[in-house]
Amino acid sequence: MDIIQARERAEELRRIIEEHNYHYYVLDQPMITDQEYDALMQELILLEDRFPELVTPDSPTQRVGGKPLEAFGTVRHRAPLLSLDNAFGDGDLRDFARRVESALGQPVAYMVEPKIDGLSVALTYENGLFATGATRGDGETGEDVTQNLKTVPTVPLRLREPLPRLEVRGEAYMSKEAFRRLNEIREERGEALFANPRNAAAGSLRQLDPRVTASRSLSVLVYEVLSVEGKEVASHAQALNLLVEQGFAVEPNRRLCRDIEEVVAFCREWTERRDELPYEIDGMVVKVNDLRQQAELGARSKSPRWAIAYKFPAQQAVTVLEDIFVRVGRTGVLTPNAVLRPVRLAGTTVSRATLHNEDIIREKDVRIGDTVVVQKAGEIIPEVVEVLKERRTGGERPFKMPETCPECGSAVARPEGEAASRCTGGLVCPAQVREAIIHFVSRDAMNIEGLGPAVVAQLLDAGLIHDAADLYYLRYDDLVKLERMGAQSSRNLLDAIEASKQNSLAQLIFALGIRHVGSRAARVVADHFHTMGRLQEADFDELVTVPDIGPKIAESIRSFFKEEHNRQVLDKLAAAGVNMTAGEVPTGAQPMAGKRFVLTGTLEGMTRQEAQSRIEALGGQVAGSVSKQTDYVVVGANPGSKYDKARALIESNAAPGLSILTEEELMAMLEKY
Ligand code: 3B8
Repeated sequence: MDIIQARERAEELRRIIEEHNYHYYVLDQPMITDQEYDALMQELILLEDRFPELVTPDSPTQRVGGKPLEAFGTVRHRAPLLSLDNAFGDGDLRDFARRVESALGQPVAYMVEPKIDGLSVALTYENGLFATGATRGDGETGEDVTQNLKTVPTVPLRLREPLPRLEVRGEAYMSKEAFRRLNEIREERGEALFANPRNAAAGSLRQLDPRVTASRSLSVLVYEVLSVEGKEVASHAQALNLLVEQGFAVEPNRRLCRDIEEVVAFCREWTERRDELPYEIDGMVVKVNDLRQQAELGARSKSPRWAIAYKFPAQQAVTVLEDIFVRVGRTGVLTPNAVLRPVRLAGTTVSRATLHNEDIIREKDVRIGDTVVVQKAGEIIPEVVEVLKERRTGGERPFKMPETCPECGSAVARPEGEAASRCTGGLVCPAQVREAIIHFVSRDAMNIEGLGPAVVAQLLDAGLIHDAADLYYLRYDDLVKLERMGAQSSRNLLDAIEASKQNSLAQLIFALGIRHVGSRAARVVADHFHTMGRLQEADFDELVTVPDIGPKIAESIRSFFKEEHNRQVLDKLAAAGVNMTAGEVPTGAQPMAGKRFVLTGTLEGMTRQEAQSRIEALGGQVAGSVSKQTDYVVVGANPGSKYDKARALIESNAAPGLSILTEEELMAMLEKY
């Protein structure tokens, strides 16, 4: 391409891009997908890089990004924070290497690392102390979010060594799990949901009140040393090691590649593995490893020549939204869901997507019959990201939230200022009853294995249960009659229900599904009150004195216990023998939850008491005698009659789940966790 052709193409691209900007930002009616837009922008950037004389001040490549909020102070970055150019396939990666290696005239080694999908921050340390933290802003000037970043646990406030000065760059993000929890809480409170972890991280970092940031489980992974005094670094690999040594969190899945083919293979590998990580990544970053070579390559106006972002293939697809139905949740919240014409998306076929709530539908102007872009991010349920309005035919129908609950016919209410619409039916709404029981038995709650949503629905339909407490009164004869419930699964289910009686008080409180009381609040009140009875008696003033329990949670706990029906359920649970007290409440992971141990004989390496506490700390239980419900009998020296009973049970096939462990085997098991 010569300069005349290049000028023509650049002018054409600018026109097209500005036109799309207008449709996107002004009309709010995009005509192309984000990927198509990126591709156009990319072409223009490369063209301007090759022919710098073509750059015009009004080129869309010169546009500044997000302006800092006035409410925050601003920080001028010492050197501009550049952004990365994108590569959309192996070909782009090889082109990048060709440019790099022909400019340097020699082979080059590359560091490749996952590209965290968060927002860039710059951290400055003076004499080893955290001094300022800023968002990227427009690259020149960012917002001063020092106070907020100080609340992020992975940001060291002090380096391991008192280096005179260190400036680093990293990515602030929210893990998938923290994002899911945050939205769960927001949904319960009727607050607007965040669309993805990235938005949630941005919203949490740019809070005027650092206490809000502190409550949001943000993390920072750092990936660049912008400048350092007091240490020498010659390569990016050394820079990352320095960061680790000084106490920063650095993404561990990096690899130093000797040539671009290794880079391509590594990028392909992570295209498959991206969902394995607890945070979202949207690609891989490829960097020339040698810092002298980086310096020699230099930068364009907005991006370095020595690095490129390999973007994973889109997890977006276009399809038709055929219908919208409404699901009723445990707290009565009505969630609109899209029925999609089935479409392949990131390796699976997708036919449902969430639409979150009425406001989001209105905001995006989603109508039944629309052609929409759906997106899947990690394990999160697919969502409708945008409507392709230019594909409308006129037959599309707007959606209206029903005025009565589709499950029970009760009125639907939407309190002023809340995003969520709720069924007011409460206990008469079968959906709410069903969802409450599904929550009660779920993993973080009473953890009753073998009791999935389908079985819960079957039990309700058969009239065998009406609330969660009824589960503890089920009999074998009730269960075997159910469809797809054989003798063995009935027995297993009864065992699991029985074992759950020994769960911690915190698990039980969480399982009750009291509004605003998540697993953390449940643990806090269990630790404070020690018994269900005392929690039930606690008045508002006493509740709000508990650390982390605000007026909203206190009020909610009060009104839960005021309800006659809830008190009856609790009485039934207590009468069935469900644990209502907190001894030593284990806090760590509970990989042995529900496992019943019996100890017999003399242990060599530890006392009985030690063995018992270690088992209990991992969620297991230690019983005094062997029964069919026992999972493990641990046999020390000179075992007693418990050993004989265990052997008899095993030999007669009466306890298929029972195994005998030596002390060594128990140790190995405990150590594994
Ligand atoms: C130079 C290097 C921008 C980036 C960079 O995980 C530059 O390195 C950049 F101008 O944005 N999101 C990373 C990530 C982002 C960048 C980077 N490295 N690992 C990321």
